Amino acid sequence: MPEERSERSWSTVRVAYDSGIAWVTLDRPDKRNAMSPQLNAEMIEVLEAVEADDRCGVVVLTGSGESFSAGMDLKEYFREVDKAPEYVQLKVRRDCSQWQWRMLRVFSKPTIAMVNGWCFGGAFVPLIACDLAIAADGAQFALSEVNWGIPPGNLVTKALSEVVGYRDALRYIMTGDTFNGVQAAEMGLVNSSVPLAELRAETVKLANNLLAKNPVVVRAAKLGFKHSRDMSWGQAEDYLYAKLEQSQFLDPERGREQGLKQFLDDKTIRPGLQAYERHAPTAG
Ligand code: ACO
Ligand code: V55
Repeated sequence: MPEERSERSWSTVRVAYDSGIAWVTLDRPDKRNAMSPQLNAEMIEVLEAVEADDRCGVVVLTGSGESFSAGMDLKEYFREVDKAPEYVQLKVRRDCSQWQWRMLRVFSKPTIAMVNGWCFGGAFVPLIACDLAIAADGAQFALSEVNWGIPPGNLVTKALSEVVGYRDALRYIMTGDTFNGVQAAEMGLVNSSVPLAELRAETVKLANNLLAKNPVVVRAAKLGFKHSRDMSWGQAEDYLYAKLEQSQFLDPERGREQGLKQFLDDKTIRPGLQAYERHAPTAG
């Protein structure tokens, strides 16, 4: 059972640490985990807390009950904020972006979205901002904005265009039709889908794979991928070499030297087929 010793607690999100995984659960099941201004503000604190906590090596983002998230809260995020002063409206939008993509897309630890059920509209932003995603076969997704009278806002369509192709993106943006976890995997919106009964075990398996890796190298690899998407080839070449050398400079366990030695000298590994055996950092 997850160890529930997190000092802080929040009313719209649950956090539990278990064997290196921080389980972050959007927790408004009565509202299908719709994202309210309060949830957005709390998620900023939650991401700061798990980032700083050494019990967390990987974050799993999921939802309580039968929903991942029903998107933005139409009552609390739209209707009620319409009547608020401008500075409140600006803060509400800033908090939303802050956790959904500014923090999550370049989070310092690996992130996995575990899509257990409904995933609508605004929920696509944190879904795609996570590094990896696994869905239940039967989870239902939709860009439902058009169904209630708005085009997708914030970075919903921008995020979608990073993971799925032009035709699928426009088809679902323009129709608001639902699709399931199997289709989401075929489209590349999630890495894979599995029956709901296997979702948690499959997610833990993926998390454990990541937890076994050198965290400094994994961080450099994911950030290199994300940032270089917006660069020219020339800029990306220089930046990615800088990232590579930064990783060697920062890596306390000197993974590169261990890997080279184990392959070239000891002949104990074949890196094409397996990772180097990690040893504790050596002094100096
Ligand atoms: N915003 C506000 N409240 C919501 C939302 C939402 N996005 N989604 C669900 N709720 C609330 C309902 O109003 C209802 O509240 P109540 O019990 O106080 O009346 C409660 O959650 C349960 O909702 P039901 O519709 O009864 O639940 P059901 O399981 O039948 O259906 C479903 C679930 C399909 C998710 C449905 O609630 C729904 O269509 N929600 C809206 C999905 C959506 O289009 N979201 C907006 C995307 S666009 C954007 O994010 C900008
Ligand atoms: C939407 C989503 C938003 C937002 C405004 O797609 C509209 C609808 C994810 O945040 O701020």
